[in-house]
Amino acid sequence: MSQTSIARVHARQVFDSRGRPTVEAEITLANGVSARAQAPSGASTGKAEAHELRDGGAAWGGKGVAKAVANIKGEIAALLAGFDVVDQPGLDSRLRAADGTDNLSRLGGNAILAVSLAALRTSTVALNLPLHERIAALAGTTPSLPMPMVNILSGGLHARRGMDVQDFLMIPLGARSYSEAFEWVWRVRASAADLCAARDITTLLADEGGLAPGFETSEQALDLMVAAFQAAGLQPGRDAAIALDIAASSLVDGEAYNFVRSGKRLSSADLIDTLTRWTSAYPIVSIEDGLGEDDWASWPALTEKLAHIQLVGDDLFATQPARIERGVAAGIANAALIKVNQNGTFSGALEAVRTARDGGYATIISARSGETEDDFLADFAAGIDGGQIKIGSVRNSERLAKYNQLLRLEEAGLRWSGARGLAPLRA
Ligand code: 2PG
Ligand code: MG
Repeated sequence: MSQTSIARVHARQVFDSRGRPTVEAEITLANGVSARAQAPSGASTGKAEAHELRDGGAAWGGKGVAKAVANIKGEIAALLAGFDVVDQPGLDSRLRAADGTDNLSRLGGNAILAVSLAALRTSTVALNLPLHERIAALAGTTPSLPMPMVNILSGGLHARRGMDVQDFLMIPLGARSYSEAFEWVWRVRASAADLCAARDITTLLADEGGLAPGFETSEQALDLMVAAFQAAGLQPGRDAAIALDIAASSLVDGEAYNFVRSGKRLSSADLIDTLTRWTSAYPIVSIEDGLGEDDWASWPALTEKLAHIQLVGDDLFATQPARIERGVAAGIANAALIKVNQNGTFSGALEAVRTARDGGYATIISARSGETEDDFLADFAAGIDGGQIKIGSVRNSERLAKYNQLLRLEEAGLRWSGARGLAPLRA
């Protein structure tokens, strides 16, 4: 038994930012070193994501994770007993093989991810390395500080469908450092709240800490974004730009995309026209899931129309290397959202990043709408030179834990990505 072999794998049910049960795993090594990690959880989930194992039944509204916890304490603990925690790829493939399903539905993607990330943390402590450096060593990358893509206004499944489009986000394109980017975002978030308050619109928070003004039309929200940039003293399109997450998969209703709030049922072609119109009228530089996860036939037309901006696949690619590869081969989208729990293991998420990069696609490292105080994502985005990070608004500690860790990494001297991480790749 080496010093870094696994002596104990433990787990417990803890609670995420929506108050829902989630999995925390804790690994202890032969030398006594121990660390833990928590699994996040989405609301607008893609069909191709790793499976979240939940208990069903009456307790915790059916969302309990006792089964996933038992799988860790039983089968996974036995599987990993004595395993050298430093071999992260070996550990991740052992977990995947033991599960035996494509979507990790037997042991649970939430169980497997929590263990994978707890192993990574534990190895990092054992090796006495900062987490972002350990990740960079595993990925073969030079760390950098990612450009934030920050939720300002929320709709869709994160705000009880108060607006049709899920996220109206800000990218502080022109910022010269991470801390300047953060300050600009902070100012815009405050301005947006002031503008809402002045119009007597609620400033209560949505799931990711954004505002939920409940506008009937998306144009009203886009207008407010531009007004908030201006009120914050920033020039729209130069200093600050808009990113959208349409989350179109959650709008699918039969053959149409149903924009319930604005009273419109749109065909794929109508939706492409709408997004094209918005992009010419507003400073939009990025659109995520502009079409649904099964609408592969229409994605080429969207990509052709809007090739000059970043087109991101979230539900479309689901952090699955095979789906990203298919996208690259078909020439659709030009960026992949990377969510570790969509994949299920750290090494799998890393492979998704590599696949995107090999295909010339940009990456955006993303949190989930259900997050925890675990700040892993900041070190992940920085360590793999991810280029961009999407972790919600600058409210609530499950979001700020990550933003704050990026401030520490800036202090440690990491270089700033700026806008170079955005697709189509900027000079
Ligand atoms: C998304 C994410 C994060 P969820 O759609 O990109 O904003 O939401 O975690 O609910 O899938
Ligand atoms: Mg999304």
